[in-house]
Amino acid sequence: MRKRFSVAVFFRAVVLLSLSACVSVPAPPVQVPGGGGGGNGGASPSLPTALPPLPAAPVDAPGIQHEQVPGALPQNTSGRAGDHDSSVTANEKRAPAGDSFTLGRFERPFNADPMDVYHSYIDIIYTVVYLDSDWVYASITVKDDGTGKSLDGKYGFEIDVDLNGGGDWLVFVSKPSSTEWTTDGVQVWYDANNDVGGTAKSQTDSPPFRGDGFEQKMFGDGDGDDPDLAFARIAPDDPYTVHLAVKRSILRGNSQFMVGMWAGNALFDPALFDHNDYFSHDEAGSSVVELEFYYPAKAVHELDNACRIPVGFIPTGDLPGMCPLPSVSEREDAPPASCPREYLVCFDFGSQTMCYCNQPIP
Ligand SMILES: [Ca+2]
Ligand SMILES: [Ca+2]
Ligand SMILES: [Ca+2]
Ligand SMILES: [Ca+2]
Repeated sequence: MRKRFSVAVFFRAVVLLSLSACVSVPAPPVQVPGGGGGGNGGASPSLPTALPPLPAAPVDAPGIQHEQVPGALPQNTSGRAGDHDSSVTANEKRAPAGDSFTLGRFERPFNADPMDVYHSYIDIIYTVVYLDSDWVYASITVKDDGTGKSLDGKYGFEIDVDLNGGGDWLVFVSKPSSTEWTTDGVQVWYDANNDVGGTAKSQTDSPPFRGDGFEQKMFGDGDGDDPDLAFARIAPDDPYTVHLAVKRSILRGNSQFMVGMWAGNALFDPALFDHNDYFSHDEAGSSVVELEFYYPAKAVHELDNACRIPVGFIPTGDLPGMCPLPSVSEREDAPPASCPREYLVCFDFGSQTMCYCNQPIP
């Protein structure tokens, strides 16, 4: 377990301490017992042995002191999943592939109809899950299109703890700006009534189903029962990668779960999950021109996700929302060198790795 203060938080604490030292607190008046003399024959007045208690600290103290902060990402990954690079077809106002509304897969880093603005900063290219004894880490790399755009979207991940295809937890950060771990802009939400995904988990419900999504906010900007529940940062070595970390304690002892990454703007909203239940396909549209009756993207836009990575178990069959399992002939133990990163999918199980190239057939 690594305990340290983040530098930013440390300096904030120092500033607050300095400020509080500068604010003069009126000293309690020293009461002289038997004031007025006379009662003790003129002996020197004795000071009270105990000072009055200090006023209680304000409840909404602005400086949050963190006890436990994530450190470096673990050496070993628990799983990796690439995602489609929409920049390659952005000029044609369409996604190359990877968008399937009925299966809950989105590839829409574009504005709504007419899809003439491509947002590289929410186009997921590569995702990685890590695990150590204290934290679940997620790493999300978005497209670097060479324009130097900052990470102005929301970035996060769902955890499906009971492996039924419906997310149970949602962890995300809005507009990360620091390469130090911070709770600024970080939120954690929980689906307490288990209605994310509706009846047909991961798939479109019929008839349509509008639940309340992730309805319990468990954490926001360091505010919650545990002020150290979740952190985020921009990767120190890559301005287009976001790191998130949430405490493993939220898994309540579960060692098998699935993680799916998301990036987006306004549509990345805890109340809208799952989007393919909340919206109809007609309302949502589609980003792939092959679906001519639904193209272009409409109500559901500026949103991207990657397939879910199984963590802690070797899947024996396709689970809802999970990255498709490779056929035996597709499997390689090591990542195939010829595979572009946006198509690489690897499941890592301790010493065993199963990789394949999820490249669409042209
Ligand atoms: Ca996608
Ligand atoms: Ca993408
Ligand atoms: Ca559903
Ligand atoms: Ca719910």
